[in-house]
Amino acid sequence: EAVGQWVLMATGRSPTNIAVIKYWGKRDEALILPVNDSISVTLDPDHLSATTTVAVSPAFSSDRMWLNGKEISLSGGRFQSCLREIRKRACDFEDEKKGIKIKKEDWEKLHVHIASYNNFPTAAGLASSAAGFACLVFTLGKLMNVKEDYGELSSIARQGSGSACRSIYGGFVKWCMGKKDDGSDSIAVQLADEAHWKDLVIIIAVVSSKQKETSSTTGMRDSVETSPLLQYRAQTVVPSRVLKMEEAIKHHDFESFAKLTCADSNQFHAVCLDTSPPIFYMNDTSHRIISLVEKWNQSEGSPQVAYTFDAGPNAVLIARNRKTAALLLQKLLYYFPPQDKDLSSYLVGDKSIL
Ligand code: 2P0
Repeated sequence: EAVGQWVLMATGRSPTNIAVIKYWGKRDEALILPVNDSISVTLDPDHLSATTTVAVSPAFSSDRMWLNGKEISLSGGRFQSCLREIRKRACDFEDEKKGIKIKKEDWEKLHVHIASYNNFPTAAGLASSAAGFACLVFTLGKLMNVKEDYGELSSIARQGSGSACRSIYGGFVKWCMGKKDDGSDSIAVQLADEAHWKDLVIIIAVVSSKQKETSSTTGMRDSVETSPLLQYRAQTVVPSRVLKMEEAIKHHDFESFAKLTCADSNQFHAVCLDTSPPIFYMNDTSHRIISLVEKWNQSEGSPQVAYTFDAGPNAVLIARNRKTAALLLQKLLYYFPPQDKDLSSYLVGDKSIL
């Protein structure tokens, strides 16, 4: 770095989110426009979050990025879309004390260095592009004095990874699929903030720390091309389910929330099975966890715990309150005693990690 040259930095942190009404399938691959709305819960940032520092300096000669300390390529279309869209919206910036003045048009010429860390082991199979792209877009926006609202930022994060648009907000979030071809109305909106439903406790049971075999991007492309169930789900099932889920969240109606969450996870995995060739994300342990929860809920007469599984075998379990969460942990540890690195459980929404 040349003497007398400055560096301007910004740091941000974004948690990942867990979908309770799943996004699976794009109608536009380049813009990342989904075939249906989705709804998620953003986790609290103490667990499963990305922390990203972005910097600009006249001393930087190219855009570069490091993920968990290792340099990665920024040449991918998704990174380029996010950088381009943020730069386009950059505004004049001045720091008189430091003698830094950047005109709107100067941002195009300044290169960025990006360093991002995940506060969870990437090997745990929980690595999520959602936290990473949400954090990158939000932090770059701060650095470049972007004035757009969160909705606009969410539509930029969406172009990094679909699910990332939902991590721009805390609490309960809906990604509206939108109608327009340019994607400008495919944005996330907050349904309720993080203080809305404090009783819920989310436990993530790590069933396998192996990398998934089929990435979400290729998996959902295959499903769109081959699964008749996906079309039915997107057009007929999800629209009414989204309305019911919004009501359940609004009224803290755990029974309805749990039934919808489990049904939607199961239908998403049914779509995966309906894909040619079929995609298997869950394994025997995942299925045993579903049985445990279903039997427990039945014996109680009303749901105590909801389960949901993403593009992998790990279980995300949502307990109605702390007392239920403690019972759930007991049951999990009894039926699935941790062996080596398998099934170590994260207790999210509390300070402890088991
Ligand atoms: C979701 N998943 O709604 C669904 C449920 C996985 C299962 O969003 O291609 O990494 O980057 O848009 O966002 C994972 O897909 O895929 C995902 P891209 P993404 O959370």
